[in-house]
Amino acid sequence: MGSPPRLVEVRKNVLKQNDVTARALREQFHSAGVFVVSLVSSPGSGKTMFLEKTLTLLHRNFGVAALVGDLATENDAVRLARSQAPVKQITTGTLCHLEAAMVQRALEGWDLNHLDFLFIENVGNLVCPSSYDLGEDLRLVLISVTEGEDKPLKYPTIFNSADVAVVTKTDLAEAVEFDWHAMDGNIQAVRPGMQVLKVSAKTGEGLAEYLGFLAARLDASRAKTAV
Ligand SMILES: Nc1nc2c(ncn2[C@@H]2O[C@H](COP(=O)(O)OP(=O)(O)OP(=O)(O)O)[C@@H](O)[C@H]2O)c(=O)[nH]1
Ligand SMILES: [Mg+2]
Repeated sequence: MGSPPRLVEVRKNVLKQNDVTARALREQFHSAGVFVVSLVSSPGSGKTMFLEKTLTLLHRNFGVAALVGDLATENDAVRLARSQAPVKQITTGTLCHLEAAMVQRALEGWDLNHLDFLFIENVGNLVCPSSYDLGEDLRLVLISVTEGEDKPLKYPTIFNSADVAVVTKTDLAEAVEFDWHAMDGNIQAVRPGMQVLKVSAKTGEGLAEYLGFLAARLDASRAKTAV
């Protein structure tokens, strides 16, 4: 009885410091004219495969680069680098999310002025990344058809911290008897009005629409900055 809630205090301070760093990053990104997209999801939802396809397709017409977070290994950076885009792995050791300071450190020495898009793949986790602003313009939450339609209801925080939901691995939907109606309903229940994209990185289904969406967001962001 009576001992102060120290853990809560420390957590609040960490989050506050993260917000300060994220704000500085966002200003840096905007002055360089780079549009930053982060990807969050549970492990294995298809972030890296989706991002490798994205980088490969965008690389033809845009300056693109990526950071990718995992507790350990350079595996995802090696996969993403096949796109020919500059890529850096961030290993977090024991942390289940990226923090703004890690992004800031990873970008040291990079000239952002040559970039149109910077992508940040977060550590695979449906809980931890929710509270950490990385200075991104757009946060995508991925959910694969094999994970079950109830995930938005069980993990509402991540859907509330994201801007757009991306349902991945649509090529497997029929095999797992995926219920699109239930998924749409569950996303809208936790986040009314949320935009939902549907993609298969394997077959390419939905990628053209997604790339058009990104290009439009880049244009809108630059038009806003120019005003
Ligand atoms: N059928 C199918 N498989 C996919 C698709 N996208 C990814 N996969 C497979 O799903 C598995 C996980 O994909 P990753 O891209 O590594 O997933 P991730 O979200 O980056 O995983 P972590 O970084 O570990 O969180 C791999 O075996 C991929 O080949 C897809 O669109 N269709
Ligand atoms: Mg990955």
